[in-house]
Amino acid sequence: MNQDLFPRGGGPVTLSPGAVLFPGLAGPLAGAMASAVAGVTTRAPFRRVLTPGGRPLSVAMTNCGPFGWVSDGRGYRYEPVDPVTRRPWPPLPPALARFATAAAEKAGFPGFKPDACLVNAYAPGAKMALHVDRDERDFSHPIVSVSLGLPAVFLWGGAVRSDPSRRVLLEDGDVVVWGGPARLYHHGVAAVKPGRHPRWGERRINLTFRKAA
Ligand code: MD3
Ligand code: FE
Repeated sequence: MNQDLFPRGGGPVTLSPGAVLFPGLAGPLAGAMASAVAGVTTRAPFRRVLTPGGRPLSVAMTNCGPFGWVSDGRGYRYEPVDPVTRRPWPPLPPALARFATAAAEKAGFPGFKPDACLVNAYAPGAKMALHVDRDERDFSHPIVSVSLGLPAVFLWGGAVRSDPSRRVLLEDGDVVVWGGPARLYHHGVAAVKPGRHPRWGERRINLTFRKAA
């Protein structure tokens, strides 16, 4: 989908003001990303968190860095301690933090220093409903996302939930920086189709680097 609008390996594509896609930018870091995810999930395993209403999300999650995003019957928030292991989240690998800082700078957001990295795992069929990321303290900081493994159709809405969504294919190694007006736009992920990626197997992984506190 959108092969004409988003040629693979091309230069940056502005999806909307403040939202810049860098096709394949994380490709050279694939090995480092895989080691990082393996190290993090050894210490903080993927888990399916419950919405405040008590329903499990189809996406499995974990975190690294000083803060991690959690959800339970008390709501959505960032916490310094993993509620499953009752230990601090694993450290954010410095090479990954530097990569996120460099990507943000390329998109026009210098000085981005993430203190949280949410790691999402999508098995085939998993999806994420349209939502806005508003649990961070200061929305002037961008979010940097890295997609790995199976492709997914990303749904890119607008400032208002009823705004029409565009569909953007996100593939292994794609990086998107979401800042400025795009930071508070609605977005989601359509159900991941079955498939197998040579490095990641039957799943899609998405890392989002954030400034939570
Ligand atoms: C636009 N993750 O973790 S990444 C999320 O593929 C989330 O796992 C999706 O939405 C995923 O919150 C989408 C792209 C993304 C991430 C955060 C954003 C786009 C965003 C925050 C603000 C605006
Ligand atoms: Fe989000």
